[in-house]
Amino acid sequence: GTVRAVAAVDLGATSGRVMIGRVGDGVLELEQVARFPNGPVQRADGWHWDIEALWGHVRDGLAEARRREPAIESVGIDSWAVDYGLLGPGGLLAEPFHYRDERTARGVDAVHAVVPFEELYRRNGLQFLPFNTLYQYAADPRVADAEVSLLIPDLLAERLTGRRVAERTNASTTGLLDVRTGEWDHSLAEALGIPSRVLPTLVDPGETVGRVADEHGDLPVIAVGSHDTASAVVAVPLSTPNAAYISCGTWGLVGLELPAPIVTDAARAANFTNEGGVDGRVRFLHNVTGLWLLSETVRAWSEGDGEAVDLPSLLAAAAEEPAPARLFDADDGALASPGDMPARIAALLGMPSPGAADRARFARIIVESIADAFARTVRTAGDLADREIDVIHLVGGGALNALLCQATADRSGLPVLAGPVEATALGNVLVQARALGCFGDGVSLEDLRRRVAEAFPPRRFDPRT
Ligand code: LFR
Repeated sequence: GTVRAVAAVDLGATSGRVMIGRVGDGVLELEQVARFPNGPVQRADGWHWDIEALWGHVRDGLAEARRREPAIESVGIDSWAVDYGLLGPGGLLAEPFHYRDERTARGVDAVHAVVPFEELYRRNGLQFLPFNTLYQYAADPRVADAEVSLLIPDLLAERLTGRRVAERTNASTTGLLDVRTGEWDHSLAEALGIPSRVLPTLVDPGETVGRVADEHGDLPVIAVGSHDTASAVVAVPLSTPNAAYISCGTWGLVGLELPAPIVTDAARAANFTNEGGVDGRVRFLHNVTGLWLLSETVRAWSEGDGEAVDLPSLLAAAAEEPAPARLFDADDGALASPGDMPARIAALLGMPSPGAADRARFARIIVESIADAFARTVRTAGDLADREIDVIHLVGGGALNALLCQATADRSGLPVLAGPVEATALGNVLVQARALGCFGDGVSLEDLRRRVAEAFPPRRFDPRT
């Protein structure tokens, strides 16, 4: 059969990439065209994203993809959630803030003074994260001046196509979608002083956003699960309702796919979210601070040393260390913002910041603490949804971290099936390919996941007693 091609732009909080995806009978492949670092940049007024640099990488990456593969039929874009750009008549009103900027704390108080968290949870189904978009809006006076607010993938799609839309899975992370209907909760927005005009028309994954025209010709931008986690979950080769997933990159998103939201008091108390998935599925999960703890630690050490600390060799050395006696709570709010991570973790452990000779042991403590939080959160997810979890799929960059996968198996007592590493880009590609009709009609997520399992057989980690 013929092989067809699409381009996937996938922006994570620590790195971005542009991929060519190829699909056909028995074919599901990714070719990386560009990969570039990403991260918080400090400006006079706080932490931001360098959106112009990202846009440059996206534009150049797409041009290179189309040079390499002229058969590309469409483009899909996903990124981390919650962050936005405000547009006025002349373009962006300001550089988008990074969700880890602490100004959002002000927004939290302002929002909860108008709508208490219990009521918010009933309406939007979201776990409390201080950076959920509605809190950011409440701390951002420029919202009042904006024509429209676009989340990051929608902002980039607007630059490509001129169309201003809100893809629904990512819009669900704003806190302004009604968890039952999946539509904007305009009365909530109004109560919070957010003008309705800034909330654009919603589109679903699979819909065409618009067309991009350049010297290589004209092609559609197709909405995918533009929240990276929504795309990742598409490509988790789940085979039973009792499977849990962990999408592990900067964050570890730990939970289940459900047909309907759970907004009980118990789910609220456990801080579980009901985010929108592709095909109307619910991503019932909790954010565990994931590889951020490691990447920020490595960043601090590298800056201190004046030369890059190599993560793979650090992890190899960590694997040789004995299992630590003491762990810290990977979910602790004190670890959320950028800067001097080793010292902050050491403070939680009640020990001095590690010297150069103690780095492997310290990295081991971080990995085991993340695994412990993963295992705990899988148990909570099963309890809340009344499911007997029997396997954990771990996808994303964390699937390369054998130490983490094994520790998660050991601490949960469940087998961990690791991979695919590039689940997010695959989910992006698969949703585009399905919309283009590459797989015929009536193709379900289960059909897509069978293709993933065939093309990327997971690596199994059994719990050791
Ligand atoms: C993962 C992710 C999470 C979201 C966090 C902030 O990359 O998208 O799902 O909670 O980043 O946007």
